[in-house]
Amino acid sequence: MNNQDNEKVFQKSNINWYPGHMARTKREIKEKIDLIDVILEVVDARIPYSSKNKDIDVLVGNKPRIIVMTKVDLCDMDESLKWKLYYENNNYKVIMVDLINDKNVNEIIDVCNILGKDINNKRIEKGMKARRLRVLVVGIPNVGKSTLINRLVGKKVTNVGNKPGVTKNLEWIRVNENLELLDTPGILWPKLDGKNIALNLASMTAIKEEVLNIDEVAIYIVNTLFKYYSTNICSRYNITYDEDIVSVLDGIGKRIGAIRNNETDYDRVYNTILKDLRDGYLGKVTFDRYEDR
Ligand SMILES: Nc1nc2c(ncn2[C@@H]2O[C@H](COP(=O)(O)OP(=O)(O)OP(=O)(O)O)[C@@H](O)[C@H]2O)c(=O)[nH]1
Ligand SMILES: [Mg+2]
Repeated sequence: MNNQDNEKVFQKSNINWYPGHMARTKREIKEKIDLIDVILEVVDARIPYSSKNKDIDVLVGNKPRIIVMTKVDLCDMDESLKWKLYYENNNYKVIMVDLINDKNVNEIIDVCNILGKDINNKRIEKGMKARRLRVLVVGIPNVGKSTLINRLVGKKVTNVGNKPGVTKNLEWIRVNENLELLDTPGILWPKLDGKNIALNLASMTAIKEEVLNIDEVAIYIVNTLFKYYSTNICSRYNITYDEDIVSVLDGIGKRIGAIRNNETDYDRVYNTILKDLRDGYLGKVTFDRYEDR
């Protein structure tokens, strides 16, 4: 898919896919960046490349940065580990977490504590007082930034939800005497680039539903699953591979009972595919392929 096609996916009606509040968030992060010691950059382990916001590099400068890969319970570990290695080879510290089952969250606290000690030692050397480490939690919508903060604090302190745009404002949250986090609304970048990035973002619900052409996204999901996870899709919907996409959609419609007036109700088919992927019923998948980068 070329850039033009990529953008077309988001140009349904007149809805702007890069809403004003994202520009505002970026501005507000910029204003606060001098207060920040460490960046937790949150990405979705199923799309570790597509969900990494390139604009963040400019926003955060050269502050210490940790990539947190969330939703590892839903990812294809073999594929996502290739990306972990890739980022590590580019000098990032990378931590993979499963926030539903609370896995590896303590590793983030440990790393922050080490960084915090370092920073405070330097402050004390300069005759300044030690202070709480301030950490910016940043990333695209719906990757789990607020869920991560709730896990780090150990209770619900901020709202979460499986749709983009739940967090609306920047908010400081104190984890303990040594650590304070800044939760931020998800931000995307104004111009889409790279093949399939827009569709990957849409597949993993990083973009509001009304902004996208649901048929294109659902068909992309079906094709990607046939390519890499054929057994998952075939067994979920009791279908076999067919190069004719309409036959495939009809087969899925039949299986899920999406039939109206003897015809397939395609909208229901599309919605079911998106929902099944989101809820993990189509298996553990990673859509960004390291080999295709
Ligand atoms: N399966 C699974 N779901 C997760 C994980 N982390 C977060 N989620 C879910 O992802 C959805 C989005 O989580 P949020 O914490 O609201 O995401 P956010 O990045 O704060 O989103 P915005 O505020 O909209 O930018 C919620 O339904 C979470 O339960 C994870 O590790 N595994
Ligand atoms: Mg949030």
